[in-house]
Amino acid sequence: MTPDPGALLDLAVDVAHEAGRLVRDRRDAVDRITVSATKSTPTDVVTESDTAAEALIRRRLLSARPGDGLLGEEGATVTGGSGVAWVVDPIDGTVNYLYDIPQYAVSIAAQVDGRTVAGVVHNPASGQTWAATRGRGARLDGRLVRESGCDRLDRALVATGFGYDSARRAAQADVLRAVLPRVRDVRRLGAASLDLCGVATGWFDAYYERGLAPWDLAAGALVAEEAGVLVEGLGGAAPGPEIVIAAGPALFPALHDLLASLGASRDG
Ligand code: LIP
Repeated sequence: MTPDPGALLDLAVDVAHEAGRLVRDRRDAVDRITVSATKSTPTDVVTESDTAAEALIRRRLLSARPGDGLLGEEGATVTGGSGVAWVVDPIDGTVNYLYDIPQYAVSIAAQVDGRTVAGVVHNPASGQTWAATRGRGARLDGRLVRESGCDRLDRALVATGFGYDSARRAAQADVLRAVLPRVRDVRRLGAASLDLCGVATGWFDAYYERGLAPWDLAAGALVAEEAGVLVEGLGGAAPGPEIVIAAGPALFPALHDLLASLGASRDG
């Protein structure tokens, strides 16, 4: 039986809020969060909160829906048989969390046969929650949101982000150097899921980034799409680790063509 996206979203929101309470309480309890491990580079950090939150999310989701699959940033991988798979980033924006910068999110997406049908992005620091099911719009704290409608690159406020690898960062800086004089301004806030929700909400006119993982992207991309944002790679490709470009339809072509001309989907 095809699961109801609304029921999947209700579960995801409930679990994201519970994980958000865990993450926030741990952050508030200490002056300094300790790094428990690093991944791709010494600056790609994991905290015990990341691990604890992913364990809570896995436990809650799979006890509610035992046959589902799950893919988590911190290593939770479950092959399910129900056709529903969860894509989880327990703390997106971990460096912000480490530094107590209130720009991090619990991101949970439900996919049916590989397509995201429900997603929640919850910022435990601000309490804000973006939620969407496919075809039913995107909401911030229950209020419908819509992309800005910006149609001029030189008036666009553009969010972006950078990887952890220094060679990739150098290439991304070269792209940024060319983009910066062509747009209104740039913002780098450190959490892809919140950047995508920011475009959905009209806080940014566009976002691009190379190197995102599925868990950074899944829920935020659905929120953005349901707010009228195009979320794609280059040349009509699906968004993914090569590059994610997110903008309303009036702005997307100009940003896409600029990034394509700069080779933004390659490392130099
Ligand atoms: C983060 C992304 C962000 C990127 C950061 C980092 P993490 O994910 O959400 O867009 O610019 O470098 O990768 O590592 O905090 O889950």
